[in-house]
Amino acid sequence: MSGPAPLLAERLRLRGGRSLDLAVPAVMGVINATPDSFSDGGRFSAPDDAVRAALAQLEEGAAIIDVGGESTRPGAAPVPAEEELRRVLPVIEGLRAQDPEAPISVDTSKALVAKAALAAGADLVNDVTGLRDPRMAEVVAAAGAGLILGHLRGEPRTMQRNPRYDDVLAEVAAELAAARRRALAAGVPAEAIAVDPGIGFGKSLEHNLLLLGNLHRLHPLGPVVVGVSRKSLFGALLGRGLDERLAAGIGVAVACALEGGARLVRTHDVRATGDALRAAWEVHRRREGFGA
Ligand code: PMM
Repeated sequence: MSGPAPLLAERLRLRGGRSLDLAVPAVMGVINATPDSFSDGGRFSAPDDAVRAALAQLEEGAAIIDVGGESTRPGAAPVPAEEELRRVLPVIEGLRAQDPEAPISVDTSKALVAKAALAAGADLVNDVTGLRDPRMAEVVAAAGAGLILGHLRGEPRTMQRNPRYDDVLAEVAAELAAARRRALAAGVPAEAIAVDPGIGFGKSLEHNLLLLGNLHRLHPLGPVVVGVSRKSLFGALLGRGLDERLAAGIGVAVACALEGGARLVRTHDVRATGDALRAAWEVHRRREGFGA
């Protein structure tokens, strides 16, 4: 790419005129209210437990809590909207009742679920499918909510079976750009849109690593979000099991924030990831010429 580097977006607009401050890379805490999620499935199937865990993550420094009711792990079966709502709504309502200010995200690809979750108090929709549901963008626009557009190739059930790209960096950027144009056309303001390369969503180990090493390719599209926490790329790369991926997840999150300009890191391990990001940022921002 030629010309000056685009200015890194440092805020993300949420519902009700509020916004997330992303001047320092921030942490999105994960609450999966699912019996079968990839890494923390079953822990939070009781809504009270999930609300308690979310409040603890806010205490630990999470800037926003991402509540999900449909597992997107490779091979996962789709969940009907009614079941997804039964899982996420009590958590969003409970968290909103306990903390009127807490920024809340709903991790869903269904417009129906997004609409109910926004009405229950969510501020942002995290759509890992990048607007597959044709009504998603209008739901987000009508609520004045924030939107994370994720990239996914294929369907969760089959996406990891031999994913292929001619040029993964160009194709992911182009598909996210197309989703962003659809969001803008539906009335979602540019300031409310963030993008995520969708690590593990229809990508080989090499695709994932290339995307993580070239996040600058997504900067023109808005603040960049990444989720690598406990993911199977670390199993493939290091041979580590699910419980042994914390250090790798933190290391890559820090690299993505400092070298790749990622502004929001989605993680199950809020305190450890947030500490690492904040400490590394204090070193980074003292670099000669920083911000020039
Ligand atoms: N990964 C998962 C779920 N939601 N959302 C965003 N924006 N980015 C991600 O990488 C992402 C996501 C799957 O991981 P989990 O089942 O461990 O939560």
